Amino acid sequence: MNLKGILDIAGRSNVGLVRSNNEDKIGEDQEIGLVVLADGMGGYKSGEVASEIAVNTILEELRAAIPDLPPGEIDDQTGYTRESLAARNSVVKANEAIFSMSSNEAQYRGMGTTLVMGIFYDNQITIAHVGDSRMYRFRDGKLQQITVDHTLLQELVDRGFYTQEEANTSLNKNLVTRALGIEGSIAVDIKEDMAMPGDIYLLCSDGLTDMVDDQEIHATVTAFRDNLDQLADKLVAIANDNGGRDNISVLLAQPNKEFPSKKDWKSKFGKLLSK
Ligand SMILES: [Mn+2]
Repeated sequence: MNLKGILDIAGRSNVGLVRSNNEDKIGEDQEIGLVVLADGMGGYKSGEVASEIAVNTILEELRAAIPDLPPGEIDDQTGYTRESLAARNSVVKANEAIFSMSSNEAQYRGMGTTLVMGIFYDNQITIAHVGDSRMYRFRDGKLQQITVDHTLLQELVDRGFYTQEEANTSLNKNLVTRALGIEGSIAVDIKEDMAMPGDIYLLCSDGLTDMVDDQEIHATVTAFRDNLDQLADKLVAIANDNGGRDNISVLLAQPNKEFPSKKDWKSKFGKLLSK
């Protein structure tokens, strides 16, 4: 389904104040309802290569797959929507592309990237992520983190070794336990949820969340909720005001009205009614 004019998007990717190059990459396609963000890592320039391959592969794969899908149809075998399966498949392809390049070319050895993406369709969103790039949702005045980081610290918090407060002051919060391009296969977290008109979805790299705590993100989204472009600029500016130690990327998406698929209840249940 074409979400042009329905899904408002604003994205910024900023080098920050300390790094010399930007290894983050963002991508969007309003027509297929896609927002995607990657934060690359690796030696000289290879982090940039990894995040760019990830975003470009996912855009390419989903531009080919999404338009042919019946929006929101559920796959009997897995219980996931076809969009979710396409999302997962596109991340698998991106992982393979990065892994094969890093295996075959010495200068790219060890490169990888985190990833977070959202696909909007049929009043829903599919969220896919790997690593510590995050998605937040702002709804009814509340900000909620809807991805769980794949980091050593988050795993230790989940297992009860640390409280979240202790974790926040720890030095090792950036050690990711999952990233694209490191191994030949990849485990992708997939989540499906309702998307409501007015919701603001914030995708961001750790260059935002390491510099700006959730409370300040919440206050900023609340203050600038009516203008996504201003909000994106403001989030980046605060991260830089607080030190800008890493590249900062933010990608905001907001459905401005409902977007049910064309099929109504009659065609959904047409098979039953026609007997
Ligand atoms: Mn980063």
